[in-house]
Amino acid sequence: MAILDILHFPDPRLRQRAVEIERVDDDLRALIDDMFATMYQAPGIGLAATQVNVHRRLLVIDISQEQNQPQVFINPEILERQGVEEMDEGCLSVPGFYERVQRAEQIRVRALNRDGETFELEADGLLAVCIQHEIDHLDGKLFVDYLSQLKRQRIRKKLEKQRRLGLDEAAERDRHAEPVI
Ligand code: QAP
Ligand code: CO
Repeated sequence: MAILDILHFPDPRLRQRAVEIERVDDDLRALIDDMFATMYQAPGIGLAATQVNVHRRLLVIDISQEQNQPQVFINPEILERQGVEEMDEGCLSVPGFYERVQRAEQIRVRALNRDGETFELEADGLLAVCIQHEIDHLDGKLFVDYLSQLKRQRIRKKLEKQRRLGLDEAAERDRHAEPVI
């Protein structure tokens, strides 16, 4: 299993629309395992394939405290939405920022599981929010898109600055690294 690199806002690759998955095979299951490993290590409760630069309609979720309730959604579709709910959201692609977002309170979802079988699920609370957040990723959408332009720009500028500092630190480490003989 491998830990995958996560794309960070404002990377334009996060804006790509993911395509339907035609076959659920062992290669896809290997990707699913890598996505869980990546999400658990972060740690996070949801990860869409888009965030690891794979533009296919797949997401993984585990909202349990113990990281022992993995849920896989392939080609997820929201069939019904009911009510309105507001929750603080974060995102592994927008590290360090949490903001209130309004979404449907209860949803009915259809998807394929890791064996390629269709299932339907009714979700509310955190699970419903998480599924909607992750499906947004597959459509190139981020939770910051629901915020004011001012808030979004502030977040973008701070993340761009952190990225620049991170790259500078890496360059600095390289300068001090032991020479290769
Ligand atoms: C989406 O997000 C979500 O900023 C999943 O520094 C989040 O797993 C849906 C994370 C909240 C509903 C409510 C974020 C980890 C993880 C960070 C995540 C961070 C480290 C976010
Ligand atoms: Co996210």
